Amino acid sequence: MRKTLTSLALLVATLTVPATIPLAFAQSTGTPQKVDGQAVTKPDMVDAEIKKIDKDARKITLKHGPIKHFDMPAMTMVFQVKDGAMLADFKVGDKVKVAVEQTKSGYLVSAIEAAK
Ligand SMILES: [Cu+2]
Repeated sequence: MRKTLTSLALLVATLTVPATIPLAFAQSTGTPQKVDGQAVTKPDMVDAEIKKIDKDARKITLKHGPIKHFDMPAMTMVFQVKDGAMLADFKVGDKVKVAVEQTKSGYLVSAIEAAK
């Protein structure tokens, strides 16, 4: 019994150490992202091409590549956009990378950047 407790304590000590590493990494890369304790890692960026932009309705039509975390194949579909201002620097035909989140009301683009 004593031995079990000791290894448990060791395990806890081991598990608590790596938790500080992603925070340090996020700071050193300097990428603007919220570190709210929930989503420390950046979501996978998905390749896409802009087909249509509707800033007022905060919607964007994207021809996107496969989205692994939603098990979604490549297709053209409409996404909601978190903030219409995100689309200010983009136009139809642009190749982009987007972060997609699933919300109660559908799929949401939470980040967008020009593809390099
Ligand atoms: Cu899709």
